[in-house]
Amino acid sequence: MPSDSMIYKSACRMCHGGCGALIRVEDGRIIQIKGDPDNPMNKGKLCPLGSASLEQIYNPGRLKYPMRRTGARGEGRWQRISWNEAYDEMVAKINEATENNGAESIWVGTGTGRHHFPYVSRFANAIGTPNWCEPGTAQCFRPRVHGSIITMGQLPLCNYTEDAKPEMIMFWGHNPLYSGPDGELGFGVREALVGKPKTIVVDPRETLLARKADIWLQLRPGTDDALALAMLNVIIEEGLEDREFVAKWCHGFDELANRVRSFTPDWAAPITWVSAEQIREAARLFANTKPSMLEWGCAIEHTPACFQTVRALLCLPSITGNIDQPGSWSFGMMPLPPFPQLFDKMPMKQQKKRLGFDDYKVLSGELAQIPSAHIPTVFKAIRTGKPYPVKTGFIFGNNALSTYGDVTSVYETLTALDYLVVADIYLTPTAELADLVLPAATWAEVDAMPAVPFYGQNVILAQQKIIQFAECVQDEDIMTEICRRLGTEHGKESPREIYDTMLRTGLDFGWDELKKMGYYQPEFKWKKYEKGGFKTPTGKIELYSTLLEKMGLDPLPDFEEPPESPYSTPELAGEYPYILITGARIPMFFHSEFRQLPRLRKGRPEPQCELHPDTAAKLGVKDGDWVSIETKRGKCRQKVAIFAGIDKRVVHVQHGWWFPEDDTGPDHGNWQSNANTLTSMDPPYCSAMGTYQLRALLCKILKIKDAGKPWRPPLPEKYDTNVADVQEW
Ligand SMILES: Nc1nc2c(c(=O)[nH]1)N[C@H]1C(S)=C(S)[C@@H](COP(=O)(O)OP(=O)(O)OC[C@H]3O[C@@H](n4cnc5c(=O)[nH]c(N)nc54)[C@H](O)[C@@H]3O)O[C@H]1N2
Ligand SMILES: Nc1nc2c(c(=O)[nH]1)N[C@H]1C(S)=C(S)[C@@H](COP(=O)(O)OP(=O)(O)OC[C@H]3O[C@@H](n4cnc5c(=O)[nH]c(N)nc54)[C@H](O)[C@@H]3O)O[C@H]1N2
Ligand code: SF4
Ligand SMILES: [Mo]
Repeated sequence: MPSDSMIYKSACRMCHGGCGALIRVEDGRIIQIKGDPDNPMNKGKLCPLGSASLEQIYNPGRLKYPMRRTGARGEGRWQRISWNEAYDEMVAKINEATENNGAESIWVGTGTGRHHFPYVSRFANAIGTPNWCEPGTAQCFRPRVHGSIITMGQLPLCNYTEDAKPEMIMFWGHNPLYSGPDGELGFGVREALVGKPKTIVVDPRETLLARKADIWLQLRPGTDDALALAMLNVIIEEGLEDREFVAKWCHGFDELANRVRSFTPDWAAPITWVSAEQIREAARLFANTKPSMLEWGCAIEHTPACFQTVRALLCLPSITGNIDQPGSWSFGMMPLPPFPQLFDKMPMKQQKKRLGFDDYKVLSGELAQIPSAHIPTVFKAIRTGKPYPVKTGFIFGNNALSTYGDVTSVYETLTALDYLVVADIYLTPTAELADLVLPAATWAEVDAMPAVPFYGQNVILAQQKIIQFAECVQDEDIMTEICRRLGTEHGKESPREIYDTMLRTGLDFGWDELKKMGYYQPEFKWKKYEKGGFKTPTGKIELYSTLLEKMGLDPLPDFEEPPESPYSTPELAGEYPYILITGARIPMFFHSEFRQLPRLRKGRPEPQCELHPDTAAKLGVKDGDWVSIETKRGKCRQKVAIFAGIDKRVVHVQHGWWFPEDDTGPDHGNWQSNANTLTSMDPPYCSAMGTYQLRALLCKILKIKDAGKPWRPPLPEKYDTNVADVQEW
């Protein structure tokens, strides 16, 4: 480890992206972090999160050593133990669980795509459990990945690193100016916008992008499928498709045309709240302006219509020929072999025990690309022991009590476990429920190989371990050490050995060379499908999906009314008249993270919910007043931010709020302003992905006099032992 004065090239991972970063170290301490001007993705820039890295890395509130619970679960009493004791305990618990109930009784969870993400499924496979999951497997990004692979063999991306710029960008449920990565980083979008492409924005809120757009479609939340189908209808009925591309490279155009024939703009207008004329205009502008990119976001993946919406959206660039051409959607170069996640090492008999295997085939089944367990089914098994007991949990970096749907049921789930390990950077409300807490390394203490964008690998970076902080350990090394001590057949190589093998297999250099280079960018090529076609059964883009047909799922995109809405549940809407959306990203936080960092927290000290001025007037509230937002599942309180750019019938609530500074109890204010007290993990789920509902739900808003006393759902008593006087407001 370096202790001299030096600058190291690495990759920022304050979010799940991977921007080139320069780290200046003096006497073993990082004194400055800057964007790497040489990096083609971020070109020297860092977003507000990246710029706050030092406050995270040297935060006094970090976990510093392993700790074992001493009091009742969730009581907040801990004892420091050594790593050796921690490993011995975990190994004993895994052996015990496997002997008593089979390895499938162990649940392994992680959070959104951090460096150790692929390692978590690898670890689960190595210890023999098919039950691993992540909040994003069904709710974010993976539906786009799986839908794309099924439709066109690979995830399409917006590549801004090449000279070719788009003439049109359609932003659909995605606000990359705030949210940055998923695909390419937000910096590239900003650069492309300088060229003044035409823009269409599909968003229920008037974001900055919406305000500047040529067309802003302010749709009713959760009706993206109807809007996309109606746009397909216009393009096909008016013959605006790229006939040559469709004839040569698309499978099932006629079937798609038949399917969307009845989905006219007049049909869609009352469903989506967007006028038929605006739908027509948008469809025409999109089809007639080339090349174009579709920037799609996770807003389409937070309802049970998730997979069909993804499928409908995939058809738009496909039938207009905006695929892998300069300035259009493109495929990544993918120079590396697949990460060894070890799915091939688990016998099919064991894989079939994966909870969700039969019901959610695209998420969990035999044809899933990266099969993961269905979260609500796993959680139900933990609570009820059915269809089989799941009693032991490992969480590597996920704040489940904040970010999963319906956190009251998540609380019941976590407290029903016999044994829970949580590895995190902080003692989060979730970590407080563990039996064993492990101190994880931050991004500057980790050797990792982000290849961005995900599923594109157009730039491969060396993220480097620069310092050691207290006794913190990189998650990958924790998992590897457990496997070594367990003596598993697989999963015992160090992460560095794996990166080296992957690089040498796909390219002609290894990990040490990549560290010296900082990053590697393969030469980019367009129209890769011309050599060998698309990686689908027909070799074409499957508008009509032969794989879905084989799985017994609808091979063509369709419409599904949100399960909770003024139209599907009018009675409920009588009591809960507003449509709730949650979690639109803000630049200063990453989900439930960074409320501890002063330079980010000062930009947004308190949780805010957006109300239209008329709604606020009706409720008799003004900017900065506290309101209680309530659904049939729970309630939370946030401060009013009056916003004319939202429909009067819609309310937006921020997600991820807890209060690390709140030491009145080990829940750290987790129940006060938590958007996921409102959301749902109940059926119906998306039939392909098992997606549950984080948005497009029904709520009511009540004025409250002041912040009042914290509300907590009726939780088992032991959780409240440290907190006096807990009452309803
Ligand atoms: N209501 C609502 N809920 C949502 C969303 C929404 O829009 N609305 N969005 C959903 C989406 S898209 C996603 S992806 C999920 C995200 O859900 P999560 O991944 O749970 O989100 P985070 O709050 O970022 O939690 C990550 C945790 O890991 C810790 N951590 C960070 N880096 C590391 C590391 O390297 N190692 C370890 N061990 N720990 C680390 C952090 O301190 C934090 O506690 O949330 C979902 N939840
Ligand atoms: N700063 C920051 N950056 C992040 C994150 C973070 O927490 N903070 N999280 C990361 C993660 S895990 C993800 S998945 C991405 C997500 O980032 P994005 O994909 O950009 O998603 P959001 O910001 O949740 O929502 C984008 C827009 O969708 C709109 N929207 C809400 N409901 C609907 C709907 O029903 N239909 C349509 N069409 N639009 C709707 C919202 O108003 C919002 O403006 O961001 C990543 N980047
Ligand atoms: S976008 Fe993500 S990786 Fe890039 S600077 Fe911001 S936090 Fe770091
Ligand atoms: Mo996400």
